[in-house]
Amino acid sequence: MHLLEFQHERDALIRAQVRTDRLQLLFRQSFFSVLGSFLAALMLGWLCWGRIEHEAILYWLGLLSLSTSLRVVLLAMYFRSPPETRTPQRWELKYWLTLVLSASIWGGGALALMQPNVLLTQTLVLLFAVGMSVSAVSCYSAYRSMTIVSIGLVLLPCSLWLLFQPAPTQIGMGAASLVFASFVVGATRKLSDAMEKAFRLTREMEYAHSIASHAAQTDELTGLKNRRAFFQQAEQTYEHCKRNRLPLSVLMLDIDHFKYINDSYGHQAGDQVLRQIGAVICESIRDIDICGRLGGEEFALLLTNTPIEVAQARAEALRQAIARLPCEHVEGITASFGVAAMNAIDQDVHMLLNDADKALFRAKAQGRNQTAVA
Ligand code: GH3
Ligand code: MG
Ligand code: MG
Repeated sequence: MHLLEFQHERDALIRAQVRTDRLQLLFRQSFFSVLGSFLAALMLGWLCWGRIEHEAILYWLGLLSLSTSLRVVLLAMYFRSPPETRTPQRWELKYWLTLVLSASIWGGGALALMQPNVLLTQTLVLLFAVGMSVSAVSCYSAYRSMTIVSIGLVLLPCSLWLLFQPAPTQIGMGAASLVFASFVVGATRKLSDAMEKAFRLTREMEYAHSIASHAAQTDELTGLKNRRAFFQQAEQTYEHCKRNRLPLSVLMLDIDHFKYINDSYGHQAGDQVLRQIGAVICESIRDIDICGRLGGEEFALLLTNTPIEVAQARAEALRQAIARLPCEHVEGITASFGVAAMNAIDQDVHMLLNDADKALFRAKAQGRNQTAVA
């Protein structure tokens, strides 16, 4: 049940990401469709200029300029909005509205240009409408429904009109463009399925990669960083502090007589103690600190921009919090601490940890449940 819920949650997340990816692609491809449809109308108007009333052409181009401007404004708003607000819920409907408006004007205008019964003009108009349909396939490849609606609005009015004309040539042209449209609509299904699959696979791979890399860096028992991840980040922080002359301190802690806890209460009780101490450490750290389980019952905290006196105070606070920790069955849990600060002789973070380890050894030798400073 738990696994099922997890899978449902993951699938829902991936579905939402794929929908956002499709929206992004739609907007990225839109520059060509917006400009292309207006340029095609301009060219068609120019070609028909001598054959049709100028007023009709100008009226059509005027309306198209308005709808094109609307779409340009929408694109500009989208690309200037913060990326986290570019969600399908916010943008899909707006896009649909501007698309339907401009495709209707285009298709309606094309129908109007058919009116004087001149075959050459009709052929020209149909040719342009077919061209628009082909470009819709690539421009709206992420949204099959948009491709179909824009083909329907641009191509259908003039094709259907031709179908009801008396001349066989006109009927033939209308029928041919309808057959063509049905082929194109069929092809868009394969294209959009392939697109969807590519987006989904990419997102699934990203998801699997993030889980794998999180698992490779995390200590399973406590949820803290594991040794490798701790040293990876600690090295960077060490270099950063050294370069910028910032104080850097480290705390190392080791649970006292942990072997005795394991032997007396069992390994599982020992694991539970480790989890609880991991949680106490987690609560005590700031965002800029790095902490990890170095192995067994040994933990380390690297405190950025922290002088040794502050580090010592934090070690003491943590030591007392651990000593107060109520653990089931197990009583009197304590830990010993070694504290060290970066100095001029240290070459790297390992030497710093080494200093803290020596101090920790002293804390153990002096009777445990205490903090020693290097
Ligand atoms: P000291 O006070 O000197 O540190 O004594 P100690 O007993 O804590 O130290 P020692 O190094 O002798 O024992 C550490 C024990 O921690 C031995 C090992 O079995 C146990 N241990 C290491 N990893 C785990 C773990 O993941 N779970 C549990 N339950 N025990 C572990
Ligand atoms: Mg120990
Ligand atoms: Mg130990």
